[in-house]
Amino acid sequence: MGKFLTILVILLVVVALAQIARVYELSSELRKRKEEEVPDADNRFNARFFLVFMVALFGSFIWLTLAYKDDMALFQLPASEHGVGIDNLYMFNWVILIFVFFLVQTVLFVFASKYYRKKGVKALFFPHDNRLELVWTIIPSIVLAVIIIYGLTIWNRITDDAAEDALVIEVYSRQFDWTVRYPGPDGRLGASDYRLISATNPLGLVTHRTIKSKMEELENETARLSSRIQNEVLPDSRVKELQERIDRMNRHRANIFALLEAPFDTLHNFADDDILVRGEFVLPKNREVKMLFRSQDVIHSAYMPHFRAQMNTVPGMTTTFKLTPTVTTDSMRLVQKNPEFNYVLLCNKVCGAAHYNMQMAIVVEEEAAFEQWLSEQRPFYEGKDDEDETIENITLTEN
Ligand SMILES: [Cu+2]
Repeated sequence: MGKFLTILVILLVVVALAQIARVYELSSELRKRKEEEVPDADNRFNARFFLVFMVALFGSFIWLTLAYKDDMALFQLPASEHGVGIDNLYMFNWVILIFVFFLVQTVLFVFASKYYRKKGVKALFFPHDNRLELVWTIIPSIVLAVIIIYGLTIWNRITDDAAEDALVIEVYSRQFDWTVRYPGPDGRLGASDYRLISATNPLGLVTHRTIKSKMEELENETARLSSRIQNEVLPDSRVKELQERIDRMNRHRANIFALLEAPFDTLHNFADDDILVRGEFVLPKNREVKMLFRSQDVIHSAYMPHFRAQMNTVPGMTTTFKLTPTVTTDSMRLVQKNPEFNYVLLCNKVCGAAHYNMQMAIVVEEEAAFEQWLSEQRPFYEGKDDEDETIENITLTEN
């Protein structure tokens, strides 16, 4: 209600000003003055008003900056090692921007106020000056070059190769959730292949079990379609369509079968012990984490504002980002004076209807607590062990 009244008052003030201007116009018409003949007194008034406006503008800028200081990410503690560099770069840009803002606006309003039209004074015709041209070309070029070189240095440091002992995890996106994958006891992430994606294997992990179950899924589906062709009375065009689908699935199956030909220990043996987590994931403090990003469907963007990190996740390719968390969740809760505080991973690309809901909590713990948490997670393969499921039992049946 208060907001509505404020807006109403502002609106009424604008209407009142417009009416006053109209009355002024009409009265000068009555005084038989030409519209373009502005008396000196009016110009002087406008000139002074420029200065008043400048002071009001600067005043409100400073007031807003101070009033909302605590809400700005800029003034919040970064929770990663490289975050400090990003914040410094950001601050450096702001200092330049604010300096230029005050400089340019001061010159604009002071000149407008000083050089208002006076009777008998003619403006100086000043079409060109080489020195001025040089000054306003060279100075911005130097400043921009400094900003770009500074920014690239920071960026290269972030995207550099990760350390040997870095924790490598995968952050997998799809409409509309995140899955984070940790290597199991073997210390390696297993291979993945989009052709193996299914309801039970959303990440397309490659193990002989997932290959077998995908082949079975395709076999069942082709059998179902074949029986439809045989048992139903369908128009020729529909039969052709179903036959094409069957052919496509057979090709799909042959491609998956080819995956089995890779040496068993190089491809299939690492994914079964991988750990998949949803809803919340844990990172160790002071250890470098290399994140590999993949997407199942469209472009998403993994945004972790407290760590000053963001990377697009792109279907068909792997993108990476490395970061070292430096503040545990518990410490950050104390700093923020908010016991409910949690770090978040958000999607920062408008990727569909439930985009707003695509988020995951991040918990930063000391190394020991992290290891403890990881050891309590269930591996991808758990409970699905079956002695009979050996590689020899998988055959490619001809259709
Ligand atoms: Cu998304």
